[in-house]
Amino acid sequence: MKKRLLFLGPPGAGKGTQAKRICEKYSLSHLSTGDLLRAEVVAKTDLGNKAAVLMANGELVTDDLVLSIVETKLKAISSGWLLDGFPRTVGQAEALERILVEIDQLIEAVVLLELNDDLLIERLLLRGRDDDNQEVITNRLDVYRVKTEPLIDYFRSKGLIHSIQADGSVEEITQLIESVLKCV
Ligand code: B4P
Repeated sequence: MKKRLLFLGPPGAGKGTQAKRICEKYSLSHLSTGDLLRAEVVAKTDLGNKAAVLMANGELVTDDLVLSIVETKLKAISSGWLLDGFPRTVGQAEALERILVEIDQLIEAVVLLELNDDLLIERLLLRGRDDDNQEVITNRLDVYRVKTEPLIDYFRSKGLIHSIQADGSVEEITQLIESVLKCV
């Protein structure tokens, strides 16, 4: 079983849902930049206040802010980990690679969760978080296509991408992910 993992995919594809299940089952450290940023927003830190505006509009938080909270966490985590929703830009991916080389812990597999826009929108509207309304979701999908989708080729060129069609039940998707991670 691969134990240094990254989950990639559009907003609402189920990265967070699946990451929690896989991390619990296989005792991996779960690093979700969405959760870390929301915690900063709730705590009303300087970083959280800057992030709040961007998140509420469906924009990505800037690379420097994201990296400032991620770098320390990454350097503190041990053998098995799952990065959920990070990196989201090529700049973040390059910074991540530098950090991982430094700590000698390279990524073993990138799981790409794919889902069509109609289902993504349906799931996000049902989830109903503050940033889950029609206008903001549309912007998040546009931002994903422009800024995050290029990462698919970036990781594919490194032979790390494993695509999963994420339109089954939560349990079915977990099983698909497990079969990919055990076979690669
Ligand atoms: P995230 O917190 O990463 O969340 P997400 O991409 O919107 O959703 P995810 O794919 O995790 O879907 P989930 O499991 O919840 O990002 C939020 C914001 O934070 C971003 O827009 C950005 O502003 C900021 N941010 C985060 N990381 C950043 C970074 N690195 N750089 C810059 N900015 C960053 O699933 C969605 C819903 O579907 C849930 O309700 C779930 O219950 C449901 N669901 C899941 N699987 C299902 C299934 N199989 N069937 C039916 N429903 C399912």
